[in-house]
Amino acid sequence: MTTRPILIHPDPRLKTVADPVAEVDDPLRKLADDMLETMYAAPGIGLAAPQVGILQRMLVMDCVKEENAPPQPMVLINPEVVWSSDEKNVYEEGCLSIPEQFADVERPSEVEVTWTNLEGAAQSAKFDGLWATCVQHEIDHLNGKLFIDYLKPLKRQLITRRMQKLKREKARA
Ligand code: K1U
Ligand code: ZN
Repeated sequence: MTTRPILIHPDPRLKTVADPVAEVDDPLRKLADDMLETMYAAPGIGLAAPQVGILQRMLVMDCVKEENAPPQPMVLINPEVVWSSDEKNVYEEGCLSIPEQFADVERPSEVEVTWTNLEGAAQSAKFDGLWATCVQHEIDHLNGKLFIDYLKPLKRQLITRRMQKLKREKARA
């Protein structure tokens, strides 16, 4: 397994709608392994393929928070939200492509999602709590949407300027 560099906002690849995965093959399984390795190393609770520059509809996540609980890595290919609760939940979100910036985002508190797994089989599950927040955040990435797109324009611009500065500093280092 290999860690891959994570793109930092602003980057046009983070604003692009990703393509559906046409075939579940060994290169895709290797990408999923690398994405899990990259997510755990960051550390993060989710990662979408566009964040590592691959414009395909695949995401990984593991929202287990308890220190001694076993990890629960999930790989979702071509995920789709097929049902959302009317009830909403606010969570202070972060993003590995927007480091050290956090803001409250309101989303449906429960969602039902369908996807294909790494064996090519159709799957479906209901998510709640942090899992629901995370899977919606990651599916947004597949649609070229970032959590800052839910914020007021001034706050979004402020964060974008901070990220431009961070990228300039990283390029000089
Ligand atoms: O998609 C990403 O950029 C990953 C992101 C996922 C996410 C976080 C919060 C709400 C919704 C989605 C992250 O993982 S940011 C890092 C983070 O939340 C975290 C890191 C270490 C321990 C616990 C959480
Ligand atoms: Zn993110």
